[in-house]
Amino acid sequence: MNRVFSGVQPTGNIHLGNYLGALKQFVELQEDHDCIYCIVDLHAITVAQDPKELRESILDVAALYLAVGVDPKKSIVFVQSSVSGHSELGWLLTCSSYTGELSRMTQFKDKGKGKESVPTGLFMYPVLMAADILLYDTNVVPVGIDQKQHIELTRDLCNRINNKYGDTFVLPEGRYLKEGAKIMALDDPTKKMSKSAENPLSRISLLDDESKIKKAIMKATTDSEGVIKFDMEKKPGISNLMNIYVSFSDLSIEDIEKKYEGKGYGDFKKDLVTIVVDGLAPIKKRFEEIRHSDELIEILRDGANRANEIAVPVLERFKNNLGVGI
Ligand code: AQP
Repeated sequence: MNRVFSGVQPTGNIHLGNYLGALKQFVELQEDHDCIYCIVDLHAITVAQDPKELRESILDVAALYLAVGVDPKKSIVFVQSSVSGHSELGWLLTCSSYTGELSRMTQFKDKGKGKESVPTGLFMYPVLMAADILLYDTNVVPVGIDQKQHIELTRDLCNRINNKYGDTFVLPEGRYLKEGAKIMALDDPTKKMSKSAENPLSRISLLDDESKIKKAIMKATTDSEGVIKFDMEKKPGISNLMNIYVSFSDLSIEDIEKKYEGKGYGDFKKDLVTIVVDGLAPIKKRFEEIRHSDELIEILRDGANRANEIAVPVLERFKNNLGVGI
């Protein structure tokens, strides 16, 4: 079975972009892959965090993994900082990476823009992400398209190390969905939906209530043409909403275009509200059941032990090839 690894940061509320770009794939893949899903708390501290809020967010994301359908009997679910191999491999990979390639990472450039001083952790983040992936001999990494550049860096590091030190790591590949790969902000469809955007109506979080979902969708930016037709270039607003619609229903883009022929954006948006509210209802219910349970902590502890068992020999293999240790 192919090994799958991915993670989500415990920062802010998980939104539709995270769900449709990444989490939905997590659930699909666990049926016929050997999956490892992580809450990447070490990535969260690359920017300032309130310690109490961070701890709560870690458990929120863990509970959301289970609520969307990640099954701990099929997949390993754990918190990144519980497996020390991530930090250790992060350093070992740092020594094979170059400041030039890290400076070219667009996420680092975006997040550091206009700041006088940028945390070193933010600069090193892609190397830690490479460590997360390579630590488990991962074949497939389900992520949103915004992570493509980081996946390419991971592949470069993997090839560089294998060429220099002999076969050490498995070469991973990114996996991106067609419709969910990049969900755009509802208030500005030229930007990706993001946890850190100032306007809360720019995103829908998985735990939002009906009135917030309604407000965000009904206010979503479209165009003045009033025709429901998919064209990401010329009609990014309505096309983004159509992508969300497809992800929550059995209809294709073509089906939606036919269904709403001659109808306006108002009708379409009203239906989308219902589809999204109904789609998120079972997730919210399961989240409430599991979030404060002992079961959640047990799943994470067990997951960390299982992940560690896979990580230790991979790390040893690299250390041995590098010539460090005795
Ligand atoms: N808008 C998006 N569309 C599709 N996929 C997305 N992902 C993020 N935004 C979108 C994917 O979600 C997974 C987890 O992301 P993350 O928690 O590591 O953080 P992120 O990518 O930094 O998420 P945000 O919302 O964009 O946070 P901020 O605002 O802090 O930068 C990844 O697979 C990602 O591709």
